Amino acid sequence: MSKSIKVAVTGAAGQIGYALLFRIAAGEMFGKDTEVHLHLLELEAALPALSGVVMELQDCAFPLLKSVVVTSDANVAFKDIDWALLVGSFPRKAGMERAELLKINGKIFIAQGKALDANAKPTCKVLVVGNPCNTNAFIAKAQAKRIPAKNFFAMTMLDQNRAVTQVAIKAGAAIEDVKKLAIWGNHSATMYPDYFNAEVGGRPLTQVIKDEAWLQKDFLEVIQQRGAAIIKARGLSSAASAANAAIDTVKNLIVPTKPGQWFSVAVCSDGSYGIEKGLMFSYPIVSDGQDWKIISGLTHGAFSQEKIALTQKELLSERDAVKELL
Ligand code: NAX
Repeated sequence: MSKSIKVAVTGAAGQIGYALLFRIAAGEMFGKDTEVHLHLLELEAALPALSGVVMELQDCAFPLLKSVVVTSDANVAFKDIDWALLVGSFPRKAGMERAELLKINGKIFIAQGKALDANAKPTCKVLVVGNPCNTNAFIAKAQAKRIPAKNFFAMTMLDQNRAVTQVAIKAGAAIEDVKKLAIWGNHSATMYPDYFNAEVGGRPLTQVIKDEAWLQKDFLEVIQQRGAAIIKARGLSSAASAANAAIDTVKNLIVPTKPGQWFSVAVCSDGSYGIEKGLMFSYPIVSDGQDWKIISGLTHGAFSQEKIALTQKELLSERDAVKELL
């Protein structure tokens, strides 16, 4: 066993944490050849609950899990880490304005960005899951100057997985036959799954699914409203599927992308496709296992251009709402 990784998970006593930690400890995120050291960060009040989760981790006797740090101090949690999975954030309460939520979370991600800057390895990679994840990542990235902007990510893989499954059901195709279906923009109701550049069974998606009304309306609505539908049905927000998407995202970044494939994750925009530089924007991405790049040269018709402009507009307004904090 030559490889070993230190990974911090924030909000570790939460729902997603509960679905995520056991899979990381089982080697599903970093591979069966990599020993795992977990650094778990929680609010002081949630530490007793977290101690129960740690007992359960111990009771699984995972051979790869070598140590667990439990703390409410971000400086301890982020000490010498290779990866940070920032899951914990302040939930939106009834009647709360989005701008208010952005500011409350802004303060959390400023503090965590500073703690990353002071403590994490300079090569550390950071995946933000806690919402509003694009803007939370934007804020943390601005604080952590020692860590390259390229190492910050926000999760849109759950949206991609939701989109892929809906297309597979509609087309009567296998999940693995649906390819290149990337999410553009913000992880919010404005995110845009670009089905025009996607494929089903090696053919353009729009040649396989000819029902344009379904693609333009029902498909987009199902994905955009999927989180709300799950809350309505379960009384709780998506957790297992979100944890699964976090595992997919890290694997997508650390394992070379298969030829003819790409995946979705929000990265620091370099201005590609006319998106403002520095915004955390979800694009189609490929990885060589170390480094990633945005797929270039895709074309967008009027419908896609309108949707991409809309999601960028939302991200710019989120950025403006937190500007004074930075
Ligand atoms: P829970 O409320 O179950 O858990 C959140 C945990 O974070 C709590 O235990 C809380 O004590 C902790 N926490 C809050 N502030 C913290 C801080 N400053 N430091 C450390 N821990 C802190 O929420 P859960 O269902 O696990 O969801 C977590 C986040 O993921 C939410 O923001 C949620 O909106 C977001 N999601 C993001 C998704 C995505 O695709 N990007 C999808 C799923 C999910 O909605």
